[in-house]
Amino acid sequence: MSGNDAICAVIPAYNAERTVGKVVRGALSFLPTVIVADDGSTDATAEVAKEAGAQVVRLRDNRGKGHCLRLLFAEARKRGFEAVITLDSDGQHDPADIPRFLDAHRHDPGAVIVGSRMADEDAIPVHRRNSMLVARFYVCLAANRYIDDTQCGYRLCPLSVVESIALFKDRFVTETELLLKVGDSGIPIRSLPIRAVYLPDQRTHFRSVPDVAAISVYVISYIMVKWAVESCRPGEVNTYKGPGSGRDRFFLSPAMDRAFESLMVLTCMPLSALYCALYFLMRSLLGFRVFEGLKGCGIPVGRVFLSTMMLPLLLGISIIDLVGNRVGLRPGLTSRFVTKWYPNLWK
Ligand SMILES: Nc1nc2c(ncn2[C@@H]2O[C@H](COP(=O)(O)OP(=O)(O)OP(=O)(O)O)[C@@H](O)[C@H]2O)c(=O)[nH]1
Ligand SMILES: [Mg+2]
Repeated sequence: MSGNDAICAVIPAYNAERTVGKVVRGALSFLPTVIVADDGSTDATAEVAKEAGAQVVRLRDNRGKGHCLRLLFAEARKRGFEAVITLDSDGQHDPADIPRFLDAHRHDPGAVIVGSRMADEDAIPVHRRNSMLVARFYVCLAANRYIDDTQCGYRLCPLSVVESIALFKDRFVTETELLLKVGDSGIPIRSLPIRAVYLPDQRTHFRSVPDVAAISVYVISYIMVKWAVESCRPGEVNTYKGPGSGRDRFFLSPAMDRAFESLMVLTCMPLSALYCALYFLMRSLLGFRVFEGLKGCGIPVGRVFLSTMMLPLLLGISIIDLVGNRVGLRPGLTSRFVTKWYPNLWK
């Protein structure tokens, strides 16, 4: 296979009978193959996708988006494809953008291309936007580079890149895990502006509290490990060295991983203070180039650690906003706090 024939579209889907047919037909106008993973849907998702022309892999039980993405990557590889374009099944990703992904891939075949809804920032509900901005701050830190929209699932991924990392996390965390590890391996990541589609009757499987929390704790635990490695290895920027390295070392089982994440969340404040002290001590007094990954990020290194120490305050402010919104006041404190403490890095 060569050119566009070596690329297929993959769609993880769960109870998406209303929308998946249109997405499949749209993708098939630009790519010869579309594979849908029907994740134990209780509606006619599989039948609708098949009817529209997709090849369908069916799961008996619902296992979540991340599990299906891993399955789809493996399925595409088994069928001889070299890269995949991942799209959501709910119609939020316009297949008409596929040619632009293919174009970007032709210019940079080794890079992961990530869609970005940020040019259309106002179309994104404010609570989602704030969590996207905080996620961006930390994912960019872990990936050592600017990524416009770290939470967008519309991506082109070369399968050789996917295979160079290990994906352990599930549900909505997997896509973040992929970006962290790809970026922290030194593999290029490019952003491609796309339209943000939020339909008035949009259904969501994304749970604002547990899913945002799961992504946040994983990212925090990743960055704590990364900074530990950077503090011991002067001059090192990319700390992920393939499956089993860095943060992967703490994935002994899902339960152990959760315990490790809890420990990291509880200790991220004192750890950040320690890293901050180490940075000034090692750099200023001893002349070691530690925390090189933070070099040129656009804000002073001490402030990066300070932002992490501010995380409990961010949580408190978000709760005040949530309660305020419920009683009809619109304090809007979170947006201001996020803009001040979690700015764009490397932009
Ligand atoms: N296989 C599988 N895919 C899922 C599951 N939940 C969501 N997805 C896929 O992930 C996409 C994104 O999930 P959404 O629930 O729309 O979440 P989101 O797009 O991040 O958030 P919204 O902006 O609120 O729609 C869906 O369109 C599906 O394609 C699931 O349980 N299993
Ligand atoms: Mg959606």
